[in-house]
Amino acid sequence: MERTLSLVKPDGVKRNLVGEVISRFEKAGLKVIGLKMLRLTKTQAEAFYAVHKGRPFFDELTTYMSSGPIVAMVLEGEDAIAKVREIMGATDPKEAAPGTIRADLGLNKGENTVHGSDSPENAVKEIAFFFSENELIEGER
Ligand code: D4T
Repeated sequence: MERTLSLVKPDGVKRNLVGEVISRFEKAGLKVIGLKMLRLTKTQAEAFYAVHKGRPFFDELTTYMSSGPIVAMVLEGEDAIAKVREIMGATDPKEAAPGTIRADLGLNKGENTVHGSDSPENAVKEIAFFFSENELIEGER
């Protein structure tokens, strides 16, 4: 069992794609064990994307990620990290495989609808960024 953090980015929330994104994860067998809507401040977005500090797109990315509400969720399942990355598709919707969220719904490299953790280490950090342990509901339901 593995956990990962996924975000529906501002373009996805704005275009009413929250349910569509969650539905694709659920249909792949992943369980939502934490869910919330929030709006990041610019400073919070800079902290979340700190690994990209210094890259040319950093300011645009963090301005965009703080431009409107997002939905944060923790997904659990076997190979959850890789599964979510596969369902999301490549960063650039033009390069994403057909049938992936970004190919079907993404607008461009920045407004690409979803985020998903890219490693077990980052998943732990990113889950902790948005959720406390008592906000994650596991087991019988
Ligand atoms: P995230 O982190 O959102 O799941 O996306 P990826 O893992 O697929 O992509 P990434 O870490 O390389 O980039 C993080 C974030 O920055 C945006 N971005 C990226 C951008 O606006 N312009 C760019 O040129 C790149 C490379 C999109 C995702």
